[in-house]
Amino acid sequence: MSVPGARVWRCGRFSLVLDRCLVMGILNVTPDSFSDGGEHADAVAALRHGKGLALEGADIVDVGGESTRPGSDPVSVVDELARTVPVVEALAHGLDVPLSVDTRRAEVAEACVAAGASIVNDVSGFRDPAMVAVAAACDAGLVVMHMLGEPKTMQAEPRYDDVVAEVREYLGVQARMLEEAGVAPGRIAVDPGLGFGKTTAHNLELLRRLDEIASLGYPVLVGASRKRFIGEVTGVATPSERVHGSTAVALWSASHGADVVRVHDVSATAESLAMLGAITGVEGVGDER
Ligand code: HH2
Repeated sequence: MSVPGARVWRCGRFSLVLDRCLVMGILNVTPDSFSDGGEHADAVAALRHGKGLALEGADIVDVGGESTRPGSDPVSVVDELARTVPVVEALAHGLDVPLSVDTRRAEVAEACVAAGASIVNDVSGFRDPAMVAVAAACDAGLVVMHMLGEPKTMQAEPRYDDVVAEVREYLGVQARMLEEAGVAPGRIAVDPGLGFGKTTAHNLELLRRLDEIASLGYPVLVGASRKRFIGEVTGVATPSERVHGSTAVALWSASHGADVVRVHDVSATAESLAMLGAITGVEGVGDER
């Protein structure tokens, strides 16, 4: 359904209409991701899972070949390419939802866009000039995320005077830098980077004041799924069991300015968002009870 005048996020051949909160399903093709490491590491399993995410209601499938969990070591470019490109290529042929590649590496972004990815999701917020060059040379959608430092060290006592103001300022600067490099503003989305150099209190503050991030004017993506702060609040120690807390954050985010939520549990999120849409009058529903 599209609404006249609705905002649109331009992502390669896709124009994603932001008249409701979209669901980005996570497909980690890594041996070591914090909640699903190793589950989809071979190409056949990854392909099956990617198709399953789309069937469950994912509007976007995000393929990642490097875990960026706190304390993780970077993988080699060769390994990241080998993990991601065949999966993106196969999914691009088999699926009609936009594919995103979750990478900090210019070589990987470029190869995955050539293989059919329509979005480059960079957790380091396009700090690397080589990533900016790739972004400027293609027409993919871009996710600019805030991360304090590097995954290896980012959770070592992160400090801010005002986490929301500082994250907002950083995202605005990086988005403008991309525009100056030639990227059309309609391709850019921003993400506060929950858990990336943030304590539980920082994450909660960013969610509480998400409207301030949204006031930048770019589409907002929120990735909270199964993260440690949800475990801390709910007392659920096992990441894959944090679905209720994750869904609650997705609903809050969608009600406070998020245009996309990045999640592992797609059907739970999509169903919850459909209810939210029905209540707030965004989604059309029949009168069957
Ligand atoms: N979080 C993770 C990875 N990529 N991208 C965006 N835009 N926003 C996020 O919050 C985000 C992200 C970390 O989660 P996950 O992929 O599940 O874990 P891992 O990094 O261990 O693979």
